[in-house]
Amino acid sequence: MSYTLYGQQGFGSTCVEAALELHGIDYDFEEADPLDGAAGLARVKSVNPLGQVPALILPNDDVMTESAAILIWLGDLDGQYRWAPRPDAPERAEYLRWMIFMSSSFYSTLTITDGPARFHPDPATHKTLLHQAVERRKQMWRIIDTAFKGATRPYLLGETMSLLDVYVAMMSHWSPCGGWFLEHCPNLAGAVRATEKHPVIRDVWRRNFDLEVQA
Ligand SMILES: N[C@@H](CCC(=O)N[C@@H](CS)C(=O)NCC(=O)O)C(=O)O
Repeated sequence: MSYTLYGQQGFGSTCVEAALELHGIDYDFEEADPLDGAAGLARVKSVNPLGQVPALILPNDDVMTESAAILIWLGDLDGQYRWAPRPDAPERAEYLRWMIFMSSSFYSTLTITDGPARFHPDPATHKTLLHQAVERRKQMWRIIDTAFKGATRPYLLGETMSLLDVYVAMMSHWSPCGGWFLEHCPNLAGAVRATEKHPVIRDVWRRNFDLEVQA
């Protein structure tokens, strides 16, 4: 009995891969690219009718989708809360707030980027749609960066790395990407750097982003 993660290099499965590795959970990885033609999409739809990754098959064969839900679920799973604030911790509200913010307000704009025709059938509109999706992501980064202004802790929630750090660090590699992120999100950048130095994250990032982070 094991977990099976459906995903693709550099996609949203990256954070789930990291969470599984951090918890020392065995899993199989099924490469499935929803953007790789009809066959790729059909493969993803066999587990997620929405046609998106990540999708995680649990040992009891239940399917979990939605990256934030999967991370929160995994963070709570072993009752040790090594990578998530405990339910009664003061940081728990902040953890849940920003996990869901990144999922619902930031990640959701990738649905436009990955398929603008879903939002307007006329290809002439797509350039504008794609541009606006990036602008919206920039706006979301500014909001979360401002919220963490003045925080002096190494990680977003304090002394301990959490799956929120992993989630934010993964998304910092997506459009508008690293250069823009480092310049405009000074209050998040330190936590991202600290997170990416963790040996488990370094391995996962090397596989997913071809990124060699110095220890
Ligand atoms: N709300 C979903 C979004 C997942 C998502 O958009 N995944 C992208 C890959 S990073 C995808 O599958 N895109 C294909 C598509 O939207 O058709 C989640 O948080 O897991």
